Amino acid sequence: MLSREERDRVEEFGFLIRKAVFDQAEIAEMIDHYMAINAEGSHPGDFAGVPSKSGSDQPDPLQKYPRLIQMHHYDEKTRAWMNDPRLVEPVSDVLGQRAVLIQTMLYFKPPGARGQSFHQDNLYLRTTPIAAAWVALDRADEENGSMLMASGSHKLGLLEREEADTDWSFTSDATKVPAGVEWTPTALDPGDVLFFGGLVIHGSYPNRTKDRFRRSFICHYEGEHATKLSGESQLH
Ligand SMILES: O=C(O)CCC(=O)C(=O)O
Repeated sequence: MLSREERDRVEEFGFLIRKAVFDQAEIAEMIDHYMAINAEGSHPGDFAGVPSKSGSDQPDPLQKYPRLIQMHHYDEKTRAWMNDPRLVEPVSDVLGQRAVLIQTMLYFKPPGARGQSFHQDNLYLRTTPIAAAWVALDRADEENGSMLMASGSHKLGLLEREEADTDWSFTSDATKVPAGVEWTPTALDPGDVLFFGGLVIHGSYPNRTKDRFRRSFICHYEGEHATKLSGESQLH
């Protein structure tokens, strides 16, 4: 359950950080588990990103560490983690109704990897309400491309789409960000969780470090009484 103060924060800013939700042993297990899945080879939906617009002669680190998606379709441990009450209960409070999982993802974001353009999750997932639980597996800060949140942007409604700058984003779609938006950088430690609603504009810059991954386990949920938006849902 969210406290009164946490609910107020979600209402005002559209997101919330909870510290040390998972302990270090749990996080070490998640890291080992997903690194082993990566080492096994490819899985349905693995995504290494679109080509960059100016074309780079450097190998893209995401080729070796593509984003995993819908791991719960083939992985029992993911099913346990996505149903963990420490994620599902706060997300249900953010949604205002019981959370039903629609998407799991694992970002490895190795050193040198591109980030992800600024977007609202409802650009892709065409159902409302939705919310995410973003679990930090490594320290995530400005240097390795932590999440940037546009505070209060959930109040702007669903915004227009535009092309992303694929020189720094591994995805090609973006939300057209209105002038005057206020960006809040996040800095998370392993085990912290960032909760946010589907209309909050967010994204992350590239990992500029030489030696630090920025891994995150992410679950997206819809409300049990969610309604469809126009357009086809895409995993993203
Ligand atoms: O982790 C990132 O850099 C982006 C994640 C994201 O866009 C999301 O969880 O919806």
